[in-house]
Amino acid sequence: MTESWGVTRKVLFFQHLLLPHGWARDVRVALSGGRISAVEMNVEPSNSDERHACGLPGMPNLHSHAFQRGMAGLAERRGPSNDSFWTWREIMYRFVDRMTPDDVSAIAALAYIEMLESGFTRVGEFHYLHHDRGGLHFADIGEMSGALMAAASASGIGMTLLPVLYSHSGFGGQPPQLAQARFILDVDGYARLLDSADGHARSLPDAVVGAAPHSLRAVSREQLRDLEALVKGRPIHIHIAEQVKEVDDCLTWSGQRPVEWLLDHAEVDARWCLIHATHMTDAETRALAHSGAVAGLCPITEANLGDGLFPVETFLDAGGRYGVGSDSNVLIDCAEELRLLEYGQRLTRRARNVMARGAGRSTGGDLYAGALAGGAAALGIGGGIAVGLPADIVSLDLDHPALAHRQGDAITDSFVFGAGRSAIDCVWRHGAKLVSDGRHRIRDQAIRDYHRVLERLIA
Ligand code: NGQ
Ligand code: ZN
Repeated sequence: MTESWGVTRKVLFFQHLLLPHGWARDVRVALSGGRISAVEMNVEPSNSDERHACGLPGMPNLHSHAFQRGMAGLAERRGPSNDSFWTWREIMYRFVDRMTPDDVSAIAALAYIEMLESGFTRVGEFHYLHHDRGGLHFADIGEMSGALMAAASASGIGMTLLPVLYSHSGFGGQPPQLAQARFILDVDGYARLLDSADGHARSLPDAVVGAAPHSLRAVSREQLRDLEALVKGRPIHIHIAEQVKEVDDCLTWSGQRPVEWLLDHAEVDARWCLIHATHMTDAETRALAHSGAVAGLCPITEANLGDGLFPVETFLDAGGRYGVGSDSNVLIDCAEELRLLEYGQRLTRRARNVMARGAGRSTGGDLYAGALAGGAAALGIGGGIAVGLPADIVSLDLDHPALAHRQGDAITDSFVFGAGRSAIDCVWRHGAKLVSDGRHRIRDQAIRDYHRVLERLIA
């Protein structure tokens, strides 16, 4: 025990609990004020403790575009020729065109509920849908940011909002397309957006507001420099090198590849998170690892959009940090993101246990710990079950057949590879039990609201 067991505390008891140093037995965890106030191992439960068989720390979801949840499965029909990321994007632009702040809020609330039910307890919302239809600014430039904060509040998920600076349609400051009008800001407008987002964040217990230049396609070199000066101390996220066309266009513009260019022209350090970073040379991969930045990997979306595979082994060997994100939210499932990250490597390398960091190590265990540490760093808040950190905890049903008689790392491996979200029982976020028996407490109402919105948007 490391701290006092105050009177207002609530205590959870776990027979098996994943702590920062590994699995522990018979652990009491005291929660107060939304945080973990004490952890005690190898002890008997008290009569008043709430007992559970097995718990894990909640996982950060470091990259989401919540509104895209509403179009899951609607871009899977073959078009006239050569379907690609870019044809998917046209469908996405059409879907977003009609959305109001209330629509965004309802869709995001359901997406966040699904995240919580799958074991994600904080979301990095990479948010660029700022304006009303036709690009008309709302009276409060952060109206949409407020709508997302409201969804986080209703669902209870931890929120790291990443307001996006989006100004151009291609490298070298190309003018935006009409379909991008709702995203467009200059740096002055962006500064006002950050102020507004900071204001909205105060309505949540532990929201973080970071910053995000959308991509090297969408901001100029000068804007990137201005943004860096403006957002000192905040987490910075950027999409990068996701598609081969993007690499080729960057080479044509600058003579450098995107990651190479960014590392040369921005002060990329541990505050940065590079989303995707799929297409890198070995030298770029090692340089990214050495920068201390987190690689934000979104395996389900990257598979869905036909992006390619991140060079995991070179990156990990160089000491790189990574986390996972649900990005387009075509499917929301924490265990499946981790599983697919490993399976992509197995399928292409014809090998097994690629992500385990040494002989005898557990692949599920190393994936879980890696994505937890990298994701928490990228979202600007601590992660894991330790005194002082947010009480964000997931319990598993050890009676699930895929978890039968598992202990220690075999629990993590069997959760990631054998059971997935069907084994999740309860989820606590900021100390509140939001999910029981795998179901979020406002799931039914959120689904009714979601149906009403989708009926109109899809009509
Ligand atoms: C996005 N999504 O901002 O939603 C992007 C597509 C773009 C992914 N990159 C748009 N997965 O990159 O231009
Ligand atoms: Zn994205």
